[in-house]
Amino acid sequence: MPAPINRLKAALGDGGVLRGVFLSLGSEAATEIAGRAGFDFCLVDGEHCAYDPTVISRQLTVLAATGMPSAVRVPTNEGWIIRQVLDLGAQSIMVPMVNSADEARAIVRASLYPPEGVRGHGGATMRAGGYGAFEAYGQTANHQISIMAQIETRRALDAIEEIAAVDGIDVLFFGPTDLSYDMGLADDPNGDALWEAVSDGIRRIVAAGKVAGVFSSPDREAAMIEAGARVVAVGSDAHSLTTAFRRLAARP
Ligand code: 3PY
Ligand code: MG
Repeated sequence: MPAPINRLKAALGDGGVLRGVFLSLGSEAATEIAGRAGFDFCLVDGEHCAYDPTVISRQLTVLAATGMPSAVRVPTNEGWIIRQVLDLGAQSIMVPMVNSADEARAIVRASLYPPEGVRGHGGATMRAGGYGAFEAYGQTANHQISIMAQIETRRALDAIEEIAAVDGIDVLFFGPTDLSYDMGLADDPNGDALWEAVSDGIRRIVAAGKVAGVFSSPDREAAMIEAGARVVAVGSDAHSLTTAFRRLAARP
């Protein structure tokens, strides 16, 4: 049996817009709720929450059970972390703070089996390979890996075309919060200066032939799609709960 089809990667090839949500709580219950909510993908965030491989593995299992395409954001661009997350069964990964083509190439190398990369094979020990049930996992896994590189600094903005040219990078995904800090615009996260930079970057990614993505509030989503974004994260489990609890707690 080959590696499972990466449905998020397949959907990227369909040309439509994919709307998703970040899962920050490390909660299987919240993951299950999000998995049934009607998104196109759910991303388990290992950057700004506890990076706990056991919990991530359970969240991936829950998402698979709900039929929801999944991705995992790794905490940092480190080969051993990327390989661990892939062995847990993530087939789509997001990597924060990718600032150059060299950094992008390092992600691809870490993610693929030789000869394209340096990923080591865990045999029947990995959830990724169905604990041995997917006998042809090693021969087929590379085709099912999808990589989203985050654009979050001025350096990355300057390097968009060279990052987009790296084979194996499927999506260049904007992190507007970090970009706002790097641009000295953290005090004005809703201002035109930031969002015009993001829109311009999205257009350059599309012109370079890659898929553009962005974390966007729902009220800005239409403008981002208009600019050319095709992967749009519109919120998180944590923020949704905060908003809902506040609304509930407000006295009528
Ligand atoms: C950011 O906004 O910095 C993010 O990483 C969200 O994707
Ligand atoms: Mg970020």
